[in-house]
Amino acid sequence: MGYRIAVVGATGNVGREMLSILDERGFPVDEIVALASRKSQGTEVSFGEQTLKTKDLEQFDFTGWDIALFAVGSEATKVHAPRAAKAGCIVIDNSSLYRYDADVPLIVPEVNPDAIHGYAKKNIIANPNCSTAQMVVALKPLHDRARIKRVVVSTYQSVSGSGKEAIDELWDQTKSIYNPVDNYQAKVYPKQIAFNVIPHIDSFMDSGDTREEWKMVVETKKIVDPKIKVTATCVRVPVFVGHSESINIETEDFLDEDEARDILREAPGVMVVDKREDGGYITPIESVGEFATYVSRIRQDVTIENGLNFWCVSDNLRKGAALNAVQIAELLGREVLKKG
Ligand code: 11C
Repeated sequence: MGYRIAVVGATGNVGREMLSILDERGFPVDEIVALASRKSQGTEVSFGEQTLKTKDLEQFDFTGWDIALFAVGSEATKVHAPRAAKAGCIVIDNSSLYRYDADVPLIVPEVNPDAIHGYAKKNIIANPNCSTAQMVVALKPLHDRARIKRVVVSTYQSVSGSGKEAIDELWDQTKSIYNPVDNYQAKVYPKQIAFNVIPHIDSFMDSGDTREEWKMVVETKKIVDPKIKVTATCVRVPVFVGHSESINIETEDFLDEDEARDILREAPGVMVVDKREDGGYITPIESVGEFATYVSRIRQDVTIENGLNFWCVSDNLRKGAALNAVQIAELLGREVLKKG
């Protein structure tokens, strides 16, 4: 016996990845429905060998459905996630709407799987921001060994994090630079993204941080340890898929770079590629379509007593969104629903 699964936002980048990962990982599905806004109703999406026609989210009754994977914006989530949860369907939500709610667990299965049991207060589980998800998978095993006091992270985030329009913007803008007659008008980013980098993701806050930077701080605290201090600078780069992060950690106990490498090699969800030679590291394009979070360039930070630097890369549509959501569904199946 398997599950009745709804994928909400099935025509978007993340929704399509959710369908593909459910199939790739052989999630025990008895029935699956693809939901989207009315304007996308009837759009065809793939689930393995099957083609699903999307149905109208507004009209959909979630009664009798086990799990809904939500990948729509906060406005639609605000209306439909509580409706699904009330109908007895457990919501796994990829938006930021519920992440900071004390009654909603925020889960990365490799890091805080026990938090799953907190789902019942609202029947909702939150999926973290993509830049947080990949970072905490690497931080957790190092924290368990040496207690991380402080993290300094700079991100290099791909345009797919801003959705399909941003992918088109990078493509069209790049072409228009070679062929100026195209007269391309940017719609998504406030500055040119082709052949450029933009130190601005999400909106500005009074502190001068952006909301993307703030998310990395508060989500790491909620998922790993409230005592960890995090400071982040988030940057958009002209890469289609795959977020990269340069991470510096300061630990309470000394952690040698070789031991850190060994710990990360054993850590769930992490793949270490760290040869000190040309090309002996992972770049975002190599992470596309993969499940792993890659760690490279592990080395001592000799400017402080207990410090390490490393490079972390992952497919932001997968570990950063769809894969993590499906892993939460798997965890829910194993620990709570026990049907599969
Ligand atoms: C980006 N991290 O790359 C964002 C996308 O809170 O789920 C995901 C935003 C979020 O732009």
